Amino acid sequence: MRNLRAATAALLLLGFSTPADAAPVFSARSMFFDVANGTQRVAVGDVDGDNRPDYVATHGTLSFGVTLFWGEGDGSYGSKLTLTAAANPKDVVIADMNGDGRKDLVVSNSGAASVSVFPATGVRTFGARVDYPAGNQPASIAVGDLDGDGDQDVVIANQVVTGTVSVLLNVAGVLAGPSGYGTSSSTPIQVALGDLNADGKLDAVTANSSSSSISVLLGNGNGTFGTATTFASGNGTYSLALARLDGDTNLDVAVANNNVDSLNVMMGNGAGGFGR
Ligand SMILES: [Ca+2]
Ligand SMILES: [Ca+2]
Ligand SMILES: [Ca+2]
Ligand SMILES: [Ca+2]
Repeated sequence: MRNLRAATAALLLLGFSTPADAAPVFSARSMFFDVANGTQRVAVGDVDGDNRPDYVATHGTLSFGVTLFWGEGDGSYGSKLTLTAAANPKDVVIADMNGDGRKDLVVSNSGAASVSVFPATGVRTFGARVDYPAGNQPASIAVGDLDGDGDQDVVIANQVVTGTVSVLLNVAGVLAGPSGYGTSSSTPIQVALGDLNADGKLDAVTANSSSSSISVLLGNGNGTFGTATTFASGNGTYSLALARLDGDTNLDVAVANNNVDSLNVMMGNGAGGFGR
C-alpha cells in the first residue's frame, strides 16, 4: 500500500492523474461520410433549423455538386441531399442571403468564374441555383454586411497571378456586381472579413499563397474597399483566421504557411496594420 501511495504521489508530481481522476479529453470516435470525387471544402451549421448542426461539402472532379448531410445531433447524419453545382465548386458558406430566415448556401465555382446561391425554399428543400459572375478562379468566400443595409454581401478571393477580390453586393436578395479590387499580390487563396480599425466597417484580409503575404483592404462602409496594403507572412501562406489573440481589442491574424510547415501569428495594430 505504501509503495502504491508513493507511486501515485510520484505520478501526480509528474503531472499524471490516477485512473480514478482520469477523464477523457476527446472521445476516440470518428466517422467517414462518403461524398464524391474531388471533395473540396466543408462548412458546418444548422441549415434546416432543427438546432442540430449539418455538414455541407463541395465536390467536383467528375460530377460537380454540393452535398448536405443532415446532422442527427450526435455527430452522425440521417440522410443527405446532393445539389448540382457549376464547374469545380470550391468554397461554401451557409448564410441567409434573402432574409427569409432560412439558411441558404453560397458556393464559389473555380472552373466557372462564378458564385452560386442555392436558396432554401423550405425544410431541406432548395430552389433553382442562381449563378452570378465572379473573378477568375474564385477560391474562397466570406459573407458579411459590407454596406450596412442589414443584408449579407459576398467577398471572393480569386486565386490568380494578379490576385483580386470580387465584391457582390446584396440588393433585395439578388447579388450585384462583381466589383474587383487588386490585392497587390499573387494567388490570394483565402479571404476573411473583420473590422480591423474599429470604425464599424468590415475590412477584408487575404492569404496570398505565391506572394507569401497577407493583404489588407480597408472597407469604406458602402461596399467599396480602399487600396490594398500587404504584409509579409510565411512562405506559401495558405490560409488565415482572424481573432483577438493578445488581450487588446485589436483583431489579430493567425496564418498557415504551406511551404515552411509553420503558423505565423501577426498582431494587429488597430489601424489595419500587422506586425510579423
Ligand atoms: Ca440541422
Ligand atoms: Ca434564405
Ligand atoms: Ca449589405
Ligand atoms: Ca474597418
